[in-house]
Amino acid sequence: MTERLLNLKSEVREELKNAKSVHELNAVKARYVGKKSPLQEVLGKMREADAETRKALGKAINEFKSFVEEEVSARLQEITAAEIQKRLESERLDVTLPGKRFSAGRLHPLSKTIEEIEDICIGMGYEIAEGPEIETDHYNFELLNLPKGHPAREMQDSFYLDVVHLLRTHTSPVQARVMQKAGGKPIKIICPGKVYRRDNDDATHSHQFMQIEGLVIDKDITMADLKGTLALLMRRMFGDELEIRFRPSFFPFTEPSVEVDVTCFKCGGEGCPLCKGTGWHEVLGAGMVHPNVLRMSGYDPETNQGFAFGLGIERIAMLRYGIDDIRYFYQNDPRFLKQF
Ligand code: 2U9
Repeated sequence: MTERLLNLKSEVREELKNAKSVHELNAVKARYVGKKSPLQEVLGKMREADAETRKALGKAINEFKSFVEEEVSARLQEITAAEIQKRLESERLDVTLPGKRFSAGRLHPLSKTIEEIEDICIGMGYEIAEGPEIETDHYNFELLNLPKGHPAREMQDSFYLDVVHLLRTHTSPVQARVMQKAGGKPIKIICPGKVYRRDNDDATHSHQFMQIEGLVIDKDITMADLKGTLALLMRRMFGDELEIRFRPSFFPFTEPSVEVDVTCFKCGGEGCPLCKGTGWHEVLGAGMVHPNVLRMSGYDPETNQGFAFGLGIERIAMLRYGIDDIRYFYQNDPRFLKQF
């Protein structure tokens, strides 16, 4: 009988070796130690045997049962380890592989330039004011000392929507609106935004472009305040070393009016291809607010003065980034945009 059990052991080993899952393991176990197992045959024999043989058989059966338990649990460990290994293989990650490149969005160079100017001006105590792009003749021209028939109205050929409404040709009507609301109180604002003029598009002109205009109104405001403000703004933008120069000019809304140059930030004023040998770049226009403009929007020019300035964002961005064609800004070509 012990021989029979020995044979069974090698059968169990063989079957466990072939078992591939926990389910198959349990089946093998049931087959050899369960109710219908060959052990029942041995147990049958026990009844007929003498006491001594029974004892020996009992011991052999118990030993066989523990053998099966141990073999099953050993095989279970093997199967689990093999399954873990298989999963590790199939789910293997090579953490040294290069990652997938994704292209992040970024600010448009014009937005960057506007934000930079805004930050500098906010640092000087300015507030930002905005207004409509569709304006009336009254706010766009009349209140800015450009009455009907004024030659400057022809100079700024504009997009009219009807006899009264047009696309604003500058952001100045925003300032006029702020002045009217302020009721004679001091003002310190900048107005960024899109403006429209009937120009033929080329490398340096666009029928739609962006401006920032500044306006300060208070008592005892002088050209020295204007010059100090613009020098600071330009130095923050282009470098601390640059000089600023005023050339006399004319705008209907300012008197006196000036055009403002800064020394070339590339050559420091020596003269180079960027400044076409002049050592200077023309960057903005400015002046003291015309008494008529103050008066029309509720300020007494005897007791209030103001300065104003205006700059084209595209021009500033072209200078700063070395861009030679304004049309790049509007084409939205990713090869251009991703450089900023
Ligand atoms: C009010 C009073 C005065 C705004 C000003 C300029 C000079 C100027 C140009 C620069 C380049 C326009 O973008 S550009 O073509 N602007 O030279 N702008 S003074 O003066 C004002 C504005 C509003 C009530």
